[in-house]
Amino acid sequence: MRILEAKYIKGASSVRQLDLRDDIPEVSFIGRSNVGKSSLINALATQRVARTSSRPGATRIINIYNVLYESRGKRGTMLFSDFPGFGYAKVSRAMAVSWQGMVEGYLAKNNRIKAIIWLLDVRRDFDELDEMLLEWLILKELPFSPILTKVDKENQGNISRKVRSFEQFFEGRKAILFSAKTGRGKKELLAYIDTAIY
Ligand SMILES: Nc1nc2c(ncn2[C@@H]2O[C@H](COP(=O)(O)OP(=O)(O)O)[C@@H](O)[C@H]2O)c(=O)[nH]1
Ligand SMILES: [Mg+2]
Repeated sequence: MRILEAKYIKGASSVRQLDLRDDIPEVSFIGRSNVGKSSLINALATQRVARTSSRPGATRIINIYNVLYESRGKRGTMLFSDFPGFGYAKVSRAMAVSWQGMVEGYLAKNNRIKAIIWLLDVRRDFDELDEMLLEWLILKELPFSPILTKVDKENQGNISRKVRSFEQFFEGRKAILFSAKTGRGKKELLAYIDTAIY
């Protein structure tokens, strides 16, 4: 799969606001603020379409991109949705709850979603919030794939240790190692998306 073009469509806070066709496959990107979601989308798109920020939790809406791709000799369209930091925002408790409701509502009520790319910083440990998200994704039977990001910031020994410690949580799913800086894992991730939306 090759991405030919990606264009920002709009920001939404609920799936109903979107008013998009149901037969376009959609891939969602979730994870903590600052984990590298926007950078990963830009790396896949090989152009800068998603705004990256150094202000964690700055985005409170789901940003939707229209993506033109080529695969198996054919062109097609899919959507990317770039999520606000999942329940990890430095905001009040009430706001965090409504935020989580928005994200969960969007994912659970959206028939287009073919893959949920869950980004985790390779330098962090799996914590209680990650466990909550994991349980919810499994409960809702959502198709997610874990990605360990920013692998350029860690040595191979530590990366391997992290992969082993995360394995137990992901029920046989293999985490893709990714770096928006070096491009590591890009091919593998595109191949995963290609299969997921096919
Ligand atoms: N070294 C390195 N930095 C990254 C990588 N991905 C993202 N970053 C940096 O991490 C910060 C947050 O990235 P961003 O894509 O805005 O994260 P988001 O909040 O999840 O969308 C930015 O300063 C990025 O330049 C990566 O793979 N390697
Ligand atoms: Mg972002």
